[in-house]
Parts: sequence; C-alpha cells; structure tokens
Amino acid sequence: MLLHTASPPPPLLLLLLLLLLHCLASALGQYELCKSLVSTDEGSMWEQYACQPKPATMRDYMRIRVDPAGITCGNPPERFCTLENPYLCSDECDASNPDLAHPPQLMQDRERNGLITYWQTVTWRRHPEPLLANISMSWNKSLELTDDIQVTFEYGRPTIMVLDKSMDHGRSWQPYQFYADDCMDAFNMPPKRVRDLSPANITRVICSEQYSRWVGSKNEKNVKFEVRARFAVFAGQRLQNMDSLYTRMESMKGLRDFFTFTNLRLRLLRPALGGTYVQRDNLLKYFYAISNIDIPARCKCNLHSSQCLLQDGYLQCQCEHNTTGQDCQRCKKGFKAKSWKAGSYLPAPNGTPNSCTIAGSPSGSNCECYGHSNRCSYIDYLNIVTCVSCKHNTRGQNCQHCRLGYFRNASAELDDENVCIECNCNQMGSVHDRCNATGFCQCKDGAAGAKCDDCLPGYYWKQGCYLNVCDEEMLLCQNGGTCYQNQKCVCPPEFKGVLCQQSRCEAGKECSAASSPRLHAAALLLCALLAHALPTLTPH
Ligand SMILES: *[C@@H]1O[C@H](CO)[C@@H](O)[C@H](O)[C@H]1NC(C)=O
Ligand SMILES: *[C@@H]1O[C@H](CO)[C@@H](O)[C@H](O)[C@H]1NC(C)=O
Ligand SMILES: *[C@@H]1O[C@H](CO)[C@@H](O)[C@H](O)[C@H]1NC(C)=O
Ligand SMILES: *[C@@H]1O[C@H](CO)[C@@H](O)[C@H](O)[C@H]1NC(C)=O
Ligand SMILES: *[C@@H]1O[C@H](CO)[C@@H](O)[C@H](O)[C@H]1NC(C)=O
Ligand SMILES: *[C@@H]1O[C@H](CO)[C@@H](O)[C@H](O)[C@H]1NC(C)=O
Ligand SMILES: [Ca+2]
Repeated sequence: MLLHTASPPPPLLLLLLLLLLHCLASALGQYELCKSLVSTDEGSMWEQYACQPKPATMRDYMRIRVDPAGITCGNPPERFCTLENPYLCSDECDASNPDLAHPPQLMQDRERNGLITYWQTVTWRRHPEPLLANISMSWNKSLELTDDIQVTFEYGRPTIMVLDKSMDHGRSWQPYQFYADDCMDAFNMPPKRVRDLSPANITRVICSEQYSRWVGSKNEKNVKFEVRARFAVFAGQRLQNMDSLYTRMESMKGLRDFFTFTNLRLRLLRPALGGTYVQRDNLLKYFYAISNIDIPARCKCNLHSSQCLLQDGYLQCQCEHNTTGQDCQRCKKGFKAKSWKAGSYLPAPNGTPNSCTIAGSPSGSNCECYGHSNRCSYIDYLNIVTCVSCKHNTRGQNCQHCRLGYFRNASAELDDENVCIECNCNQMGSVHDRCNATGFCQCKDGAAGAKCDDCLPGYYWKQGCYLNVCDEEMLLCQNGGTCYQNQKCVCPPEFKGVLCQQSRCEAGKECSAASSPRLHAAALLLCALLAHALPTLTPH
C-alpha cells in the first residue's frame, strides 16, 4: 500500500508518511482503514489506525415486533376512511388477501416502482379507549446513529408518540424523544427544538411539537429524530468540521452513548385527528399507518473494525487490533498483555488504535498479566519474568491469583477487572479475613454463614458468637426468672445463680426479714428447735 523504497532522512520520511495517510484518510472517508502495510528500511510492517464501519441502512437488519397482538388490521377484514375525505371509505384491509394485507414487514421493505407499501393498524372503533401500539425494533448489536431516524406515516402523523431506546438488548429502556401536538398537555414538558439546545445540553431528552401538528396527511409524512442537527452543533451546519465532533465524542461524557442503542421502540399513543377533536360518528378514519422506518447507523465496534457483516443472522464487527467480541469489546485470547481499551478518534486524522498486544510482544515481555499490570520485570536470580504491581486485587507472577482477602469469581474471565471479589469476612465472627475459593470465611467457634456473621443454634451474637446462657428450651431460667437475649437470666430478688436456681436464703445467710414469709416462719421454727435442743447438747 504505502511503499517507500528510497531512504530519505527519517523526519522527512515521517512527514511524507503522515501526508500520505492524510490523503488516504480523506479519500476514503475518515477512520475507514484499520491498518496498512508500510515498508521502511527495516522491512515492511503494519501500521494500525482507529477505524469504524461505514454507515448503513439498519432497516435491512432489524427485527420488528408489533404490540399488542391483534393491532394489525385485516383480521377480520375491515374498511377504513381518510381524514381529508371522511366519506371516502373505499379502502379495505384484509390480512388473508396479499393485495389488501398490511403486515409489519411493510415498514422495512424496499418499495419498487413508486408503490408505497405500509403497515396499518385497526381503526379507533373502541374510542374513547385509547388506540395504543408499540413497534419494537431490535438488532442484537450495539449501533451508533449517523444520521436522522425517519419514520414515514401514511394518513397522518400521530398526535402523541414516544421514541424509546435500549442500550442493553431490551433489558432497560429510556425515552429518546417525546412527540406531541401539545407537549405541555401530553407530557407536561415545554416544547423544544434541537436548535434550542446548546452544546452542553445536546443530549437532553426533549419533547418536540414539530412533527405532530396537523398539516394534511400528504404534505408532511415524516417524523424525525434529529441526529444531523445535533452533530451540526459541533461540526458546523454542513458537517464540514467532523474532527471537532469526533473530539467532542472523546471528551464529552455521555455524548457517544447518546447516539448508541441496541433496540428502539415507538410508542404510538394517539393517532392523527385531522383537526382538534375526535369525530365519534366516523371512527374509521383514525388509525396508524407506517410505510417506512429509516435508521442510518453504523455498527459500534469501539474503533477496532472497519467492517460489520451479517453472520448467522446477526451483525458482527470484523475485529482488528487483536480484539474480539460482537463489538470488539475484548482482547483476543493470548493478547492480554494489558487491559482492553476502545480505540480513540484522537489525535486527528487517524486516531489511536489502542491495540491489544500479544503476550510475548515487547510491551508484554513474554509475560501474560491478564490485563492487571502493564509492567513486567525480570528477576535475575530466579530467572523468571514476573508482572509488577498487579492491580484489581490480583497477585502472582501473571497476576493470575487473587490477593489474600479476595476470592476468584468463577464465572468471570481471568482478565476481567472484577475477577477478584472481596471476602468480606465478619471481623468478629471469623478467624481471619481470608476465605476459600468459593468465598467462605473460616469461622470462630459458634459462628456460621459464608461470612461468619451468623451464629450456630445455641449461640447468641454480641460482637461474635457466645454460648447461650439461657434459652426457651434446655436452659430455662427458673423460679420465675426471664431470659434476656440469651445472655442472662433476670432473676426475682430472692433468687440468684445463672439460671436463678439458687435461693438467696440457702446456707442460712442473708435471709432478710422481708424475704419470703413462709421461709421466714420455717427459719424461726428451726431456731426455736435449736434453742430447745441447745441446753441438752451442751456438756455440763
Ligand atoms: C408498550 O410498551 C410499554 C413499555 O414496555 C408498555 O408499558 C405498554 O403497555 C406497551 N403498550 C402496548 C400497547 O403493548
Ligand atoms: C445475538 O447474537 C449473538 C452472536 O452475535 C448470538 O450468539 C446470540 O444468540 C444472539 N442473541 C439473540 C437473543 O438472538
Ligand atoms: C440548553 O442550554 C441553553 C443555554 O445553555 C438554554 O438556553 C436552554 O434552555 C437549554 N435547553 C434545555 C432543553 O434545557
Ligand atoms: C495481532 O496479532 C497478529 C498475530 O496473530 C500480529 O501479526 C499483529 O501484528 C497483531 N496486531 C496488533 C495490532 O498488535
Ligand atoms: C462474577 O462474574 C460474572 C461474569 O462477569 C458476573 O455476572 C457476576 O455478577 C460476578 N459475580 C459477583 C459476585 O461479582
Ligand atoms: C469452602 O468452604 C465451604 C464451607 O466450609 C465448603 O462448602 C466449600 O466446598 C469450600 N470450597 C472450596 C473450594 O474448598
Ligand atoms: Ca414500505
């Protein structure tokens, strides 16, 4: 590709190289080349660049789903009218007749010969119950918008609608933009246009009235989600300064994510009315019909791939830079000398590839550290190479073990930043702060549970586990005593002992007069007897 056979002085060579690269980049469009073979005095070598796939029409790859069941018209067949001429009710929808059916796939087909094909819902015959429909689009792939989303409505645009997006394959959703003919009324949001947004709040979710007002069903069919206008805030009106946009993508938190999605969803909440109110005597003119959904986007490959191909029915980045994964979001096996990083748009024009490096390459020094260390050192007297300052709570020659006090997450890869989980042993209940390979701590006597923060039966917790002094089964407090938190019996005044088993009068001492009257009497009797016996026992 780039061949330099002569040998000009190095700075000039570098300059020429940069110049050529710049020409190449502008000829191809920016970031379209992941690498090129450069020949130097020492032989040819690959140069690596940040790269991304070309934008594509993602309509061709989307899976579309319409809810609720039965919202698509034609089963049973029905008639519908038009807003402009409500008494012209000649159109018919019949799911069983291919010429009269309006199934969801007509939102993503390629229309030929100017013939418009569209998905259509049932009419609003159940008015005033709302006419609701969801259109969910999924790709099973992270994508980045490159231009406006455009949804084409036949027979009028909805008066209320929400565009949602998901970045995690539909597990969680967030609103992308609200659309209404009256934003305050529909969503309690002030109406905004993208041009009202400043660079700092360009990722704000707004409610737009621009695409929901009635202008006639033929005059304006499109509802847009403006991407171009948002790009223009940084790149200029004609997007002539894309470098500036790419710089922002790197520096402004949330900007790239704003354009990223795996799923989209249109929530249609109220159809076009053709005026301000619903005419109850002709509900057959209210319905939704969509002929096309355009989604210009590119595969998100983290700047590690310039190609994204359909494989086994799904889009897949063709990863370079020794990365792998659907989005090139991991280093390939054996290339984990340092942590994975996305490529960077900076510095312009070619960016930084942030390639994964082979265990054995100079920066890896023949020592795999699973991405937990960037440095290795050679220990002379042991004749080994070892990773230095393992991070992420790892240790060992290859950072392949967890530090004491941590254990390995068995379901995480060894190069995962979170592979080591803190043992979290309870200080009071455990012998020490280390745990075994499944996270179990070593408990002191009486303690239990994986973290030793619990007690065995027969023990109570008080900054550690102690044997029960009393309980409700074996170690009952006696003589009316009550057991306080398994720690002690609270005895009535005249008893003592651990279980209140001992009378305070026993052994004849400390028997106060106020104690038990019955005992008191017995004691008196004993004294009397003794007094009586005393003279006879006394030796004369
Ligand atoms: C559309 O999706 C939203 C969010 O999941 C859900 O609450 C709503 O019930 C759905 N509407 C229909 C008509 O299926
Ligand atoms: C998504 O795509 C991946 C391959 O890229 C495939 O393994 C997986 O099964 C797909 N998921 C779904 C839900 O289809
Ligand atoms: C965006 O910021 C500008 C000025 O910084 C402000 O005038 C405008 O109201 C903000 N827009 C939104 C939607 O908050
Ligand atoms: C990726 O690994 C291959 C060997 O499999 C090597 O030839 C190539 O130079 C590596 N690329 C980068 C960017 O490190
Ligand atoms: C262990 O790793 C898996 C895979 O990365 C992750 O889903 C899980 O949450 C991790 N478990 C814990 C306890 O961190
Ligand atoms: C860790 O200790 C627990 C409880 O003693 C035990 O069930 C488990 O098998 C141990 N795990 C390993 C890997 O030794
Ligand atoms: Ca169509």
